[in-house]
Amino acid sequence: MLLRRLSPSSLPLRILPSQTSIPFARDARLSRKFATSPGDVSVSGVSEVQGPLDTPSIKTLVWETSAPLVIRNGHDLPAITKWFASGHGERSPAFTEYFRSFEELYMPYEFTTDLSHSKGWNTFLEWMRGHSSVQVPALEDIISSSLSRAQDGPATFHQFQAPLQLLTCASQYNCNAHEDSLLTQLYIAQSDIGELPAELRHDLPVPDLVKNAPKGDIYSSSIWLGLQPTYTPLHRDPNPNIFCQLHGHKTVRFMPNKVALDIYKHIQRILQSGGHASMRGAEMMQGPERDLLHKATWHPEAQDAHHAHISEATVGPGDALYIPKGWWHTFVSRGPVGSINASANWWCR
Ligand SMILES: O=C(O)CCC(=O)C(=O)O
Repeated sequence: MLLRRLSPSSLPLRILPSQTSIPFARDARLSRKFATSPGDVSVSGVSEVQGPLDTPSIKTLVWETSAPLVIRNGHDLPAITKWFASGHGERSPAFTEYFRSFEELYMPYEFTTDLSHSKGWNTFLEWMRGHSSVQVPALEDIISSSLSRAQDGPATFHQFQAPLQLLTCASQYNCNAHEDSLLTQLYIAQSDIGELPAELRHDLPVPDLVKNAPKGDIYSSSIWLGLQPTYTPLHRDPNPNIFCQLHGHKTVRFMPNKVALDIYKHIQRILQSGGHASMRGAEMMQGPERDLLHKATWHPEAQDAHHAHISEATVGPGDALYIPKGWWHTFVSRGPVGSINASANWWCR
């Protein structure tokens, strides 16, 4: 997925050719099992392989596969231990002192809010005034305008730039917050690894799974850091994707191109709009498009024609996913509301 930033330099959209491969286990080391979905009905599981994998296995088991694949224990990125504190309690601080030393970095944020969260954000803004040097006026504007719009309808979606400290403070605030005041859905989404300072980039060295891609060609790489729940609607990427979970858990659902494209076009016809499935634009993140995409992928009826084509996997720290080009996917975080979730990914060929 490409990120539609606030800056005028929006990234180009790429339209992809169709691909209709169906998932299958192509080696005895791959297993295929059935999982229970977070929605109403169960869907099939994604094929899995146990890592770490040596170079020949990466080339054959991963890169010659035409369907999505989970590589358990598939990476060992230093960020897992250097950025995130080891305390496992829901209420223990998420970030290490080392990571917090980068709090002044400006990052691209997404913020989705609805009325049910207004209490938490208003209390947090008060708390921030006493606890942090972060400039809150811009954030206050965003929060108050989106909360007032939420009075008239569903969740609203915003993108803005702010220091990393906003996320670290929000996470720290959540450690002591009452359940009805937890902050959620603040997401540093698709933030370019190449733009991080050298120390943080060294914590995310290019994984062997990426180095052994057929062309050895990296198109782009990102980090995803958010307060649970985090959510990314159904979309497709311009290139194959190696996705590495760093902290917390995420569930991903996949659909083959032909099936997902039909659903996407159907939704666009209903809404009489011309959205872009590979652009992280506001249309798919809020309002009716978000609702329809969510229903089609996370709450399909068993009799829906596309239901049989959906497959699902849940990944935790150290697990990796191979997402071949053309496979549509949607991610939700799993686990305690307000906790930190983190991932990194490389689009490569
Ligand atoms: O983790 C997420 O929320 C989205 C990740 C994603 O869509 C991707 O890597 O293409």
